[in-house]
Amino acid sequence: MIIKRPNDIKPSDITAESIYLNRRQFLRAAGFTALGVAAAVTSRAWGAKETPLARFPDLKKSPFSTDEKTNSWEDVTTYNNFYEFGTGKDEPYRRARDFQPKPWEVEVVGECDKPGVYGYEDFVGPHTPEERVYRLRCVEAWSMVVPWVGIPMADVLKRFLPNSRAKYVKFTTLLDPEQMPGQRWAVLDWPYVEGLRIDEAMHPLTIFGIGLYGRELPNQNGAPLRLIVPWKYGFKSIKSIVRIEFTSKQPVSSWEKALPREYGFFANVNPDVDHPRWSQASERRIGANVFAARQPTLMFNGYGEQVAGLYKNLDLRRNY
Ligand SMILES: Nc1nc2c(c(=O)[nH]1)N[C@H]1C(S)=C(S)[C@@H](COP(=O)(O)O)O[C@H]1N2
Ligand SMILES: [Mo]
Repeated sequence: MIIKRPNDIKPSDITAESIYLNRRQFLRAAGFTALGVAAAVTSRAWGAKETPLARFPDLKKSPFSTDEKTNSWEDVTTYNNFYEFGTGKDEPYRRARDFQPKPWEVEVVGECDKPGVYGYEDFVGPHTPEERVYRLRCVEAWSMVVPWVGIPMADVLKRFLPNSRAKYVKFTTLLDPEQMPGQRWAVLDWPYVEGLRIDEAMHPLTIFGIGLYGRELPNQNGAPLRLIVPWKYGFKSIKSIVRIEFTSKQPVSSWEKALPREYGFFANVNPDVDHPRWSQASERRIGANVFAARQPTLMFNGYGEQVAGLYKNLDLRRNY
């Protein structure tokens, strides 16, 4: 993908805000029209007529964070997979601009003692957002490092008092072809569905993502609420969640349903188990110099120390 940018700015070197300001100044100085601005904006936040995404005050960086160099705001918000807005990497940021993530409700159902419909504020409000800088490894063999804002999923799910039959958690994305033009095509069986085993959902690395770079989530990244489970391929990290079900049965996720030989329920990052059509042994870090070598993919995306114990009785080749 080609990104229009002033030649003198290296996005990998600077923060979100300075990109924004530099671009605005550049565009103004260059006398760009509204049309020119529209072509260059990177998200709902930075649109000429729109207000910036709210900032989270007093964020603390979680010790679970990696100190690897983060990808730029531009990388994280213009190179996306969100098929509800199209299958091209640049379609989510171009086509999700008018999506309305507020007001938002999340329906909690199934094997728990406190089911109900929770408004976004009730859902997220009791928790303290923290910054979690995580690696994100897509099954397509590219990766990024993203400074997410999130809340530990375990803390949220415990409030709904899951019972002993709650062995899995199933998550569902909004179904709204009016707002999500990609849903007018049967690329996947909409709405997008994902699932975790309850111990995976309750693991301290698993979070609900509610922002990135210290701000609310841009639409293209799954506003207002998504899953982030950093040791699994990116497709597990379902966006724009409206429904959570505690269940005794292993859910069938959307990609598993579409191509069961290629995408399994577990989808743990694993350099030793190739995708049927390509190797998973290495990955391309988005934003890296074009001459940079691919880097080796790490078992469980480098989170093995924390999560390998979850799978000690599981054949990871059969359960891909
Ligand atoms: N609802 C929904 N969630 C989704 C997807 C999608 O198409 N629809 N794509 C997944 C894939 S394949 C990846 S790699 C990540 C990408 O997240 P990002 O765009 O924030 O980097 O979102 C995941 N969550
Ligand atoms: Mo992905």
